[in-house]
Amino acid sequence: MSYVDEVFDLVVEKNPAQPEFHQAVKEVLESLRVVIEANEEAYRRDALLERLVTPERQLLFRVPWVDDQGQVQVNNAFRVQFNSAIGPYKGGLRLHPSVNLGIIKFLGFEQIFKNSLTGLPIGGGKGGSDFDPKGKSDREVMAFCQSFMTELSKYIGADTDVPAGDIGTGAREIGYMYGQYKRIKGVYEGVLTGKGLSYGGSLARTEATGYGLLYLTAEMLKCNGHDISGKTVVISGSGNVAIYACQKAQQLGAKVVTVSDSTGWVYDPEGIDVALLKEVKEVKRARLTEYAAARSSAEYHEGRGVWGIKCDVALPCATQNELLIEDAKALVANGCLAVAEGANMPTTMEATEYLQANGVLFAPGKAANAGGVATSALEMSQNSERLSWTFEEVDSKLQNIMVNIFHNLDNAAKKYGMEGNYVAGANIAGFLKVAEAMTAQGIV
Ligand code: NDP
Ligand code: 2IT
Repeated sequence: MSYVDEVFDLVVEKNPAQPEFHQAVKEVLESLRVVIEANEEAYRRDALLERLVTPERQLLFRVPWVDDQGQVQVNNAFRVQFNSAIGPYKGGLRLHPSVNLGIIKFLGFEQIFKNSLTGLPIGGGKGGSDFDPKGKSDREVMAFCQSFMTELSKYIGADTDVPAGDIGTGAREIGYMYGQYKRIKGVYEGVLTGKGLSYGGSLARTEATGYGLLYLTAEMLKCNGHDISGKTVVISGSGNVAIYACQKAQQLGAKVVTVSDSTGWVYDPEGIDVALLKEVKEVKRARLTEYAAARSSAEYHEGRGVWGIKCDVALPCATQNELLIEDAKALVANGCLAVAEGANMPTTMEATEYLQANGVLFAPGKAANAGGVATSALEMSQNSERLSWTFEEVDSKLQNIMVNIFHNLDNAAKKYGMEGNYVAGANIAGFLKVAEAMTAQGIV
């Protein structure tokens, strides 16, 4: 059996009931096959792949907190410190009722390669909890965040592990967590990114994932003879990534006609009103029905459906496995040119393969959404030098990073005989740097 197949079987055997983790590992290992086969003897001897798929450390803990009725609630929480070969562990914290160890491991594994692709010195990690911030009062969210950080603070630090936001963790949650860290440790350091501007945050971090997604998408289109300007775009999600993807797409001259949340979606043929969307989602924390109620051109539909709308570019920006094979078929039938993943692993493997086989340009999340973590690394740099850069400075660095990422994957795909396969290109380019660093550092 090939080394790749052996290691995949081992992952399934040793990590039962973690389908998202298996899926993420399978996608990476499949596209590394040619690279692994060329170096099989050395990689096998060093158990390089076994080390790569096994987290360096996994923390599981309980988070007790008191709700507004005086009732004690208990949540499960996780921090997976996956790989520190190229820098301190870096990756977000997801707060969503669906969170379990397998989901955090899939996200942490993806993060290793994504962070490598940014070209910046950050290792891979991820964390979170099955706590649901939705419908909770600010006091309840603070109580959870403080209890969560009381335990997590033992294991993180500006030079060891630097968490950030993800689904359900935005500016409010990061603020409460930062305050508790500082109170417990007595140090004012860049232990979290995505911080508020008044206490060490970076300009453009809020916008970075969505903006970066568009910078990479525009470059991918350009290199394939298309222009983002004038294109019709469908977006799923209506959170941090979706909102700023929408804003940058419009700034680049495209028209975004959909957004969604976990209960429904909006079709707005005149183009999404970003100011209204921000008011509904960032200020009121309300449902998309409020967006539709305030805008006469918008239709609201229950359930899912954005991929059925005719578009040139599709940007899944909500969650994993939200773009399925039937959605891929609908996109192809409607003449979609490009899909770029704002979310982590939003497209199933079957759907990805169908899109690629039908000539749709496909940018995988670990490249396309890397602008968020890249700008987090820029926030770390600013914290280290105790300076703040201007919006323009951060944004232009972000733009360069995204354009470079695209060319790195394009070149890696060409070098290994898979021209245009940006999934393979991203996995190979991300892997090679980590593998080299792991090899150089010996058996640790
Ligand atoms: P937010 O919490 O800000 O928004 C998430 C959005 O996705 C909401 O509209 C939410 O709807 C929807 N959503 C979440 N879970 C589900 C679900 N199970 N089914 C349907 N819809 C769902 O998160 P972000 O925008 O930060 O994250 C979105 C994606 O982007 C995630 O995959 C995340 O890992 C990824 N990402 C985020 C980065 C960042 O910097 N924030 C960086 C790189 C990737 P509802 O409100 O109804 O739950
Ligand atoms: O998935 C991701 O890259 C993030 N949620 C951002 C991580 C970070 O450290 O900024």
